[in-house]
Amino acid sequence: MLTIYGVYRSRASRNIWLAEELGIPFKHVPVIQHYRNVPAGMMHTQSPEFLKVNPNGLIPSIDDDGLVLHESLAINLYLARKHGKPIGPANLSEEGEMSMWTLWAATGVEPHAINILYHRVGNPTGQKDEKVAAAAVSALKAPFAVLDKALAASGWLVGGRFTVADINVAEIVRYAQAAPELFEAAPKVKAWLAACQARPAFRKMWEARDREPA
Ligand SMILES: N[C@@H](CCC(=O)N[C@@H](CS)C(=O)NCC(=O)O)C(=O)O
Repeated sequence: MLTIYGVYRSRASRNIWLAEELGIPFKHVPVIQHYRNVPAGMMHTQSPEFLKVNPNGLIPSIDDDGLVLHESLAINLYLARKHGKPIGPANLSEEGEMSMWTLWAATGVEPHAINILYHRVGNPTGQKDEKVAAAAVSALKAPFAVLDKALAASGWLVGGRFTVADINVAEIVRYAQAAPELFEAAPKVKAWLAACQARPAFRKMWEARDREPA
């Protein structure tokens, strides 16, 4: 049995979306970030009980029949590889491409996209710095152009079909959605993200996320 640790309002969303796409049953343990409003009795990222699962004190983690993994994107690559095509790789070449896109997004997109999210949406009033957001938008113009070109052939990143690569990259690109100027300049990225987020598995995850207290 697969257990996913982490509230929906965290990078656990990536793993929950993937599990829904794969149609695999899972147990959800809602561990919350320790710096948020932690409801009485709820496990958080610094709870001794959770630190036994992930000594890094970060969500998400999974326990898949005794195999404990951390790092949301590595978890998705593992689960996709385990369950195979169509969401996972059909062969070693596809596996290489899925890892490539995942690491591309994690290293080249996520740090900037997070700044857009925090400085245009997430941070409390007074702690939003539009200069930081604008610098992030500027840094993402080139990666968005690369992504736009890659999507031109089939509308998906690997194998001409929706895969774990799309989930991993879409979940990172989502953080930049408060910068519509990036998407206007990259229409294929805009259409691809809309298609990813229209999938029933994403909607199911997102609706559950919306029901969680902010
Ligand atoms: N690279 C990690 C990042 C994990 C991470 O930063 N998780 C955040 C929530 S999305 C967290 O647990 N924050 C709690 C804290 O910083 O104490 C991953 O992708 O899983």
